[in-house]
Formats: sequence, C-alpha cells, structure tokens
Amino acid sequence: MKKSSQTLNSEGASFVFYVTLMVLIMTWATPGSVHATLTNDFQLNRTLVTDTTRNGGFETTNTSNWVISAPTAGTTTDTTATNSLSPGPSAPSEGSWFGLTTVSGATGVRIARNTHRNRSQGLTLDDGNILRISADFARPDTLGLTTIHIVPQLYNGNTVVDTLDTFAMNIASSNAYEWVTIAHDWVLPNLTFNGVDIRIDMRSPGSSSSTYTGYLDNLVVLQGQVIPEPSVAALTLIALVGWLRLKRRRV
Ligand SMILES: [Ca+2]
Repeated sequence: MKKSSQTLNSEGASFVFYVTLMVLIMTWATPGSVHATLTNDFQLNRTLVTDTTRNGGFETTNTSNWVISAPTAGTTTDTTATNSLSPGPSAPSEGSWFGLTTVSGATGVRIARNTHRNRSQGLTLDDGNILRISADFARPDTLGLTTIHIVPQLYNGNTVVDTLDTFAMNIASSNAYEWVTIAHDWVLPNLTFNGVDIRIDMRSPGSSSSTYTGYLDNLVVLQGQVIPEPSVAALTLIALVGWLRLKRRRV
C-alpha cells in the first residue's frame, strides 16, 4: 500500500514535470501566438514598411500604394468607400499626413497592400519567421469606424498559400481623436511563400446609412526572428533534469 502510494506520487510528480516541460517548450517555440502580445526578444531581419519606407506614414501624399476594396467575405460590398489623405481634423500620429477612410452604411472598408496585384509593390518574405505589424488608428467621437481587423495573407507567386489569424481590436468612443497603436506578431508557418498581402479592415458599428470615418497612420511592417530568452532556456533545462531523475528513480 505504501509502495503503491509512493509510485503514484512519483508518477504524479513526473507528470507535473512533463507538463511543465511541454508548456515551457511550447511557450518558447511560439512566443508570438498570443494576440496583442509582441515577442520580447525580436531580432529585426527586414524592414518592409515604415513611415518613410513604402509610404507607411502617407507623407508622400500618394495613396497609389494602397488599394481599397470590399470588406471581408460575408458582408455587403460597399461601393461608397473612399480613401484619401488629410492633415486634419485630428493631428497625425506622425509627420503631417494620415490616411482618412470613410464608408456609408453598416459594412466597412478595407485597405490593402496587394503583392499579387502589383508585384512592383510587393512585400517580399524570405528572411525570418516573425511578421510584426503595427499601426496607429483613431476615430471621431461619433460615426467612427470602431473595429480594426488586420489579416496577413501569404502568397507564393499569385497563389494564396495561407491566411494568418485575424488580429481584431475595438477603438472605443471614449478615445475619440486619440491615436491608438495596435501591434501584433505572427509566427510564419513552415510553408513556401515569397510575399504578403496586408489587409486592414476598418468596420462601422451599426446599420445606419450614415457615413463613418476612420484614421490610419504610421503603418510599420517588419520581419525578424525569435531570440530565446536565457531564463526560459534555464527553466526548461531544470524541468528536463528533474523529469529524467524521477524517471530513473522509477526504473
Ligand atoms: Ca503620417
């Protein structure tokens, strides 16, 4: 009876160590999988878009880099959506200009950078396993586009090979005219791809036929790789040693 209890305790402890080990390994391997969390140790490999690179800050006053199209599938296409630039009424988050988007009705508006439509503007992906996107958004106190969706879509040539998880966030009316920075890391899958299409949806909140407005500025797209934290590596090693010692004791 006593021996059985010891065996059970040993197996229980071994199981705890095993679970701890697995959790640590998973946390280490996929640090960017949690929404709204940026990878702590991020080594920059490639700059794809910044305020001065590919007009991510709209300071060239040229919107031709950006394509406006229908919102996501399942919602009604709104042909009234417009995309323009404005120095006001709210001050830009950086520089002198920002993207001003409007749409009538209950749908929304999509701003996209299409690699498959125009290869000369393509964002090439082939160096690093983390895709980092950040952007600043704002809205008026009323009739503002309230929901932001960011969806990276991976291409190999002109073929879509993967659509990454949607990052979604609301901009509350209490933040009227205040710029909010939204940032997220995506772990790129082990697939063959060479380009990415950054889709940014700004959606209206209701069914009114009123015109809704949203602001976008300071879009930054980076590619990099994870640098494992020494502390996590040390914890993983401790868990592994403990688990092996218990396993040896049971034999
Ligand atoms: Ca700007």
